[in-house]
Amino acid sequence: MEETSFQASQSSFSGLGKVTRVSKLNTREEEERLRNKIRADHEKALEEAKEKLKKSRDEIRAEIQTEKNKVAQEMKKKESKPLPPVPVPNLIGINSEDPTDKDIREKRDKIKEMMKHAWENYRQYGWGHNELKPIARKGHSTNIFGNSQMGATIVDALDTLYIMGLHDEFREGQDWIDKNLDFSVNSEVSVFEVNIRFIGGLLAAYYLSGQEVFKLKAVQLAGKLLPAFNTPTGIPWAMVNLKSGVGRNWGWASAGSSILAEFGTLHMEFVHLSYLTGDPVYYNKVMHIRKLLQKMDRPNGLYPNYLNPRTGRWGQHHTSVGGLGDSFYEYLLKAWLMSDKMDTEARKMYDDAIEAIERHLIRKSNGGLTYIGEWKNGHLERKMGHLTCFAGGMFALGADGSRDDKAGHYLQLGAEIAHTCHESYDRTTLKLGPEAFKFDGGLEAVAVRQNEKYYILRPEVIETYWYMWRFTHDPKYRQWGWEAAQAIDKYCRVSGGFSGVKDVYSSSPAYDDVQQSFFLAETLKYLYLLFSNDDLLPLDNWVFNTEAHPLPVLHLANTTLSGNPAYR
Ligand code: DMJ
Repeated sequence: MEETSFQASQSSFSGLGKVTRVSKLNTREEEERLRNKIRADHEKALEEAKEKLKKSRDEIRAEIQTEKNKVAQEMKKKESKPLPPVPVPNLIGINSEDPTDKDIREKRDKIKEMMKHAWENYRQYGWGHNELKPIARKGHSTNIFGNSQMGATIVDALDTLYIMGLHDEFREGQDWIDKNLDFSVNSEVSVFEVNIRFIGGLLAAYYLSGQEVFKLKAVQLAGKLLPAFNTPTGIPWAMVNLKSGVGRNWGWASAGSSILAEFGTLHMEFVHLSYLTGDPVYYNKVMHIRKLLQKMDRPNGLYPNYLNPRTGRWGQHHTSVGGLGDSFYEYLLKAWLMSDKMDTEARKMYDDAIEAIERHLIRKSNGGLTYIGEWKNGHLERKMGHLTCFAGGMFALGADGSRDDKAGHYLQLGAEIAHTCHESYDRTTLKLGPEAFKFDGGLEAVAVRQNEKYYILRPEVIETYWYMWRFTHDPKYRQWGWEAAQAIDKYCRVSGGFSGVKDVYSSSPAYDDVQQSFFLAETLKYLYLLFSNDDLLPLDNWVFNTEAHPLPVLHLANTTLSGNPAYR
């Protein structure tokens, strides 16, 4: 097979190349040459400064302003330059017939109506803000978006609107993005969240609609995230200031560490960015992370959640398939799927990781429920998070192609996790799942601590129902999904949108007054797909990022990046 540029850039990968080159300059002549250059530059700068001092303050101010305008104009020109054309991947299943079964059609219509309710209230009360406070009826934001107002809900919701056929709403969103979405803001944002919600959302909207504006905005934004990778190891900071490019980590993270589920959840979007721009910079960044992880020792074969970007050492030995770890495993599997199963290195890393997880973290309760616990310094905590429930879908998705042909085993494991997570919903008053639930001291699949009893419109359980439905067509998954949809409509719907609830065991729970952007991106999308035909976004052609944004499989063996003029 002909070697593609994609493969070529893989083999020539070396994140430390520059350092090696610099060290070769250490000859005497080179040093002398550099010294002379520094001296000359210095003298020139002094001359210029003297000249400047002869001018009045106003003249200097005017000059600075002219210079600033020039730079701003150049940046604008560069940003809106059209990107090189690339072969469009095979986009199958963007549209699909309505389900023939009347009952299923009506259920799907109900989900669409819920989406309209969420969107219209956001548009009326929170437009342009990141999220909505549906009770206070005003905009909302959290620290993951810094102090920015980047319309997170608009970007996150676009592809859901598109597949639901809500084209007027989609165009409103597109118009806002075109005119208002600006990333030159002095705001410190989460690299991971911006990647999965904004870059993922924009890329999916681009592939579905073909509108160039989404691709351009995704690339502009990606450029703003790149400074986060300027660390001694190339493991990115958790946060970056979009204007200054200064990065840092969360204060709460163990020993100044970056988080596995954050730096390990960039691969899908970054490979697409390289594909679309012809610029390998994004691809090289994520491959560097992968190579570094491959070289590291893993306690018991498990990946700890914390890694220090300065030293390249693990922080605390905590391993989780829920928060802090989750989507790292998901992206290993999806990197393989997204590459049309060519990226076997990713598949191997996934298989190794999952085997260790099964050995150390997955157990059966006395009542026969399979659960995934958390590994904390050599001890298994018998607690599972709502976030961990996505793993049922992941196991099912990874069944085909599993090592030693254990497809049946992994599909069964997916079904068991789906069942456990359904129990966590069914054992509550509201029939909505708590944030975390225990398997300890006679208690099974129920939350114990008050601060773990909330439900914030999360998607993971419904996500797993949808994957299980696609792979088994067992009607119970549609039934469970419908139960969850009804419970959300009954207990989370308010006249100003949808809100999370603080206690799923209380019959009159308090609202948290937040309509999360992932409710529109994920929860409602997975529900809609659960009541759609399988030929809408078929899993052989699309891979969903961790925020449920569908990205097409890149059949690199056929289309090849070398088809892209920028790669030749
Ligand atoms: C989403 O933003 C993503 O699914 C992420 O991977 C973790 N969970 C939230 C929603 O619960």
